[in-house]
Amino acid sequence: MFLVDWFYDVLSSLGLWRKEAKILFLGLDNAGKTTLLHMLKDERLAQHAPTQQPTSEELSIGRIRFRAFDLGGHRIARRVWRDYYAKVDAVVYVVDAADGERLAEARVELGALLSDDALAGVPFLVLGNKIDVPWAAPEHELAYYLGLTGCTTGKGDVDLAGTGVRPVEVFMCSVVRKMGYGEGFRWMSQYIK
Ligand code: G3D
Repeated sequence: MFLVDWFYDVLSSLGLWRKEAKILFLGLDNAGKTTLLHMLKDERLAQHAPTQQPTSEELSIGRIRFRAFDLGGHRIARRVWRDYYAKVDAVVYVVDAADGERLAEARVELGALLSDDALAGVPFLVLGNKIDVPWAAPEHELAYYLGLTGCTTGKGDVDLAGTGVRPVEVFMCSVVRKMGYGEGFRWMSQYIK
């Protein structure tokens, strides 16, 4: 019963029941993208092999397709995501908030995505993952290191229609503890038509 409840909770938290959507999970390797995909898929923490390069895993829930790719370091993988979806409805950019040494790299990749013409106007949900780790950066610090201070568009219901402003927001989460990402998906779903 619990698993069934949780599954419905995930779908409704996505707010995407009847929507058709293609969603990219992007971020550096080790950020937690695959764990998140498996969490959505299995309604529980699944064991999985470490991701290989270039990563490309796909999951469908209803009419929503999720696909994860690693960025950074692996130059071949860097632009592979382009080949998969002609049109992307949203990007979930996953960052390991506990890995301070790679935040600069995460910032570079995020900046490249935000200025990529192929993703112009596409909503970005930035997930600061691994907040269960004691030394994980808090939200304001993560936003600062990612260059997002003053660039986020607001949590909750913020109507940006007709403004030309791309929705961008940071939500902190722990995928393994099933915390935080539901709120992020709920926020994102309002921008997927
Ligand atoms: P990727 O797909 O972005 O490359 P993975 O990342 O999903 O393969 O996750 C990389 C590692 O981070 C995995 O550990 C995974 O268990 C861990 N991880 C994912 N989410 C969290 C989280 O919320 N908290 C913590 N503490 N760890 C997390 P292993 O050891 O399997 O490599």
